[in-house]
Order: sequence, then C-alpha cells, then structure tokens
Amino acid sequence: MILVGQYDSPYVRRVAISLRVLGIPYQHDTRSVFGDFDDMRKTNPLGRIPSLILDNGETLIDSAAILDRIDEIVGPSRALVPPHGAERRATLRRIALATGVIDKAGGGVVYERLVRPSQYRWPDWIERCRTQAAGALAALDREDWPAGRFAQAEITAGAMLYYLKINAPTYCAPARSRRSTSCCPAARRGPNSRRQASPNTRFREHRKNYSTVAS
Ligand SMILES: N[C@@H](CCC(=O)N[C@@H](CS)C(=O)NCC(=O)O)C(=O)O
Repeated sequence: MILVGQYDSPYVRRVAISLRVLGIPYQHDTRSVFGDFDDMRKTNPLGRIPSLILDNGETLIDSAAILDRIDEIVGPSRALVPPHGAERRATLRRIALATGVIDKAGGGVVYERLVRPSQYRWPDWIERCRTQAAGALAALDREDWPAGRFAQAEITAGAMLYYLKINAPTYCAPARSRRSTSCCPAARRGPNSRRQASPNTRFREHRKNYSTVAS
C-alpha cells in the first residue's frame, strides 16, 4: 500500500504511526498537498491528504476512513479503536477533541497566517478558533490517560501535539498567569515532582511513548 502525504500533516502522521504500530508495511508518496495540488487531485478529488492506495488499487481518502479500514484489516483484537461500548465512546471523544484542535489551531489559525493575505484576515474568527482549540486542549488534559496504553486516541493526540509544537507552539508555552493552564501543564513539572500521578502526568507519559514510535 502507498500512503500519500507528507508527515508534517498530523492526519498523515496518525495514519503512518498506526501502520507502524500495527507492523503494516507501506510505501510513502511525498507529493506536497500545496506544491503538487493539481497532481494530488488525481489521487483525491478534494486535493487533501492523506490518501491510502491499497494493493488492489482502491484509494481511500480521509484519515478516519483509512484508519477504519486498517482496523478492519487487522481485526477486533488488534484494532486501535475499541469495537464497542464505553471504551469506544471515550476513544472517539478523545479523537474528536484532538482532531478538533488540529482543525481549529491548524486550519483556523495557522492556515490563516500562512495562506490568507494579511489584509483579509479576520481577527475575531482567529480568536474564536483559538478559544475552541484551547478549550479542547484543556478537556484533553482532564481526560484519563491510562499508563501503557497506546491506541488511536494516544496516536492522534500525539500527532496533534507534535503539530502544535512545530506550527503553533504558543499553545504549549508556559501559562502566563498562575491559574491558567497550558495544553500540557504536567510537562512543566520537574522530574522530581511529588505530586500524585494525574491524568496530566499520564498524558505526558503518553507523549514520551509517542515520541519513541514517531521518531
Ligand atoms: N478530515 C481530513 C482532514 C485532512 C486535512 O485537513 N489535511 C490537510 C493537511 S493536514 C490538507 O490536506 N490541507 C489542504 C487543504 O485542505 O486544502 C482527514 O482526517 O484526513
């Protein structure tokens, strides 16, 4: 199979990491979604990444649809999203929050800065997107992140955090006031912190696992 799209896209990244975690080999097509736009539209009429071209020639588009098919291929015992019940709902909620952050911080804020000419920018809209991204980050921080688990919610949250670190680091910067929180308060705690392991700490642990697999 061929994964289309560069790894600086968090959506491509979450697919790539999922394939690696599951031990599924793939080739990488590194055409650029902006630089090779016309060519890219031959693979995906939307001109977006990722796409996954299967060995039988079928092309899947959209990371959620791609990951759904990958889970189907490996079967329920290895699938990265639990098949049913509360665990599935919790996983889908975390994925929705993490992809929502990508869309709001990425499309809403980063694309506004990189793609739209400055005279056409709409500050109120950018501020709204920032508020939405920050709200979702805070919600993710409150989630429970069981130690040692590395499935789709963790992979997607990791891809989102990596994207923020590179493109919108202010979301992860130390908080300006004592009371306000950054996206990952636990990451600011020293290694000898005596505070009890919290969901935030587990989130940090998860980020460590993620870095190992993603590098
Ligand atoms: N819902 C899509 C979102 C994909 C997406 O936003 N891809 C970005 C790169 S990170 C893209 O192709 N942007 C170019 C564009 O939308 O014109 C997915 O999950 O695959």
